[in-house]
Amino acid sequence: MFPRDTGLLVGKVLQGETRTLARVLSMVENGDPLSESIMHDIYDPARRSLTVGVTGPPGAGKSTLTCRLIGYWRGSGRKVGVIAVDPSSPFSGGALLGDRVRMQEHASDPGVFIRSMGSRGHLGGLAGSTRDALELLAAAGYDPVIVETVGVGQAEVEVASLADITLLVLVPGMGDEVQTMKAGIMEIGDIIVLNKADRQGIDQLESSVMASLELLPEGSHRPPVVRCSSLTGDGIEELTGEMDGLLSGILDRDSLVRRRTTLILESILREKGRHMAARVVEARFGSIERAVDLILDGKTTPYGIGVLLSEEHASKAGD
Ligand SMILES: Nc1nc2c(ncn2[C@@H]2O[C@H](COP(=O)(O)OP(=O)(O)O)[C@@H](O)[C@H]2O)c(=O)[nH]1
Ligand SMILES: [Mg+2]
Repeated sequence: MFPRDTGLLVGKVLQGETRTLARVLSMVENGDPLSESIMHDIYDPARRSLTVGVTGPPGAGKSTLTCRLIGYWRGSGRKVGVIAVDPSSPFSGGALLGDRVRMQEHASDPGVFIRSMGSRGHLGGLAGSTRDALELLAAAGYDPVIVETVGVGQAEVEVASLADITLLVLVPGMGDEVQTMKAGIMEIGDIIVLNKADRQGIDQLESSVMASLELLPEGSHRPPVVRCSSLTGDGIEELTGEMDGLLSGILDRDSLVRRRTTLILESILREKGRHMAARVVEARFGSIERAVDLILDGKTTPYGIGVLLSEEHASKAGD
């Protein structure tokens, strides 16, 4: 029935074969009908790979910072994956050329895999493509996988929330913008990075960030704030130290795995039409939490549930 051997594709991705990985990423991005079954086979809730979101306004230095982070993790011999998300460019060519050039120093390193993603034909849009790409790179052995997202709008918040930890990158000169930022945007940052600390205005930026963190509701998470210059490298060590501390401390493994699985399942439910999907999941599994339990037990995957929802939808449409 399958015109292409998905088992073979899955096997090669798991072996870290980069040409197959690139091909499967395109299938996912283009909404290929086989991609759901590939994702189902590849999905591993217990994967050890960490995912790191780098988000913030255009020009904040996200790509420059990403290069620094690649260098840091390559220094300890880890294979690093990068997904650059650019919503403005469905064919992900031109707009990312600058990033490509900047990341050139890493481009010839076989331990680094860089991929830019658009939404193209993916049913779940940008968030769906990125979600699946994160899983694919992790499955191929990249650890960590960094996802760089442009801007701080709704779509970016959703993409950033898929990562295990997220760095919100801010820069001098945007003090007023910080003050008008919604609390939700400040909250997506597990760490707030004040980049371009070599520039004037860094003190004002820090003051306005601190002031807006004060406005967060009582008891909400107050992220650490770290100054750095991705250009000179100053403060990068403090940042990576802060990240390592966060990873070893706050995030215990079981809750990390559960959080990740729930987010992926919810993202797929959104893709399939939230209300109908949630009803079907409740009818079949009792609750979303129970469905997550089954996924964590290895009985199904969020993608397997997605296929179920599509079938349900098709049979409804056929009535
Ligand atoms: N002065 C200074 N410039 C920086 C710093 N980080 C990045 N830049 C510059 O800011 C510009 C935009 O950086 P880029 O990484 O492309 O930003 P992105 O759009 O957020 O990915 C480039 O010209 C960088 O060289 C920094 O820490 N200090
Ligand atoms: Mg960039």
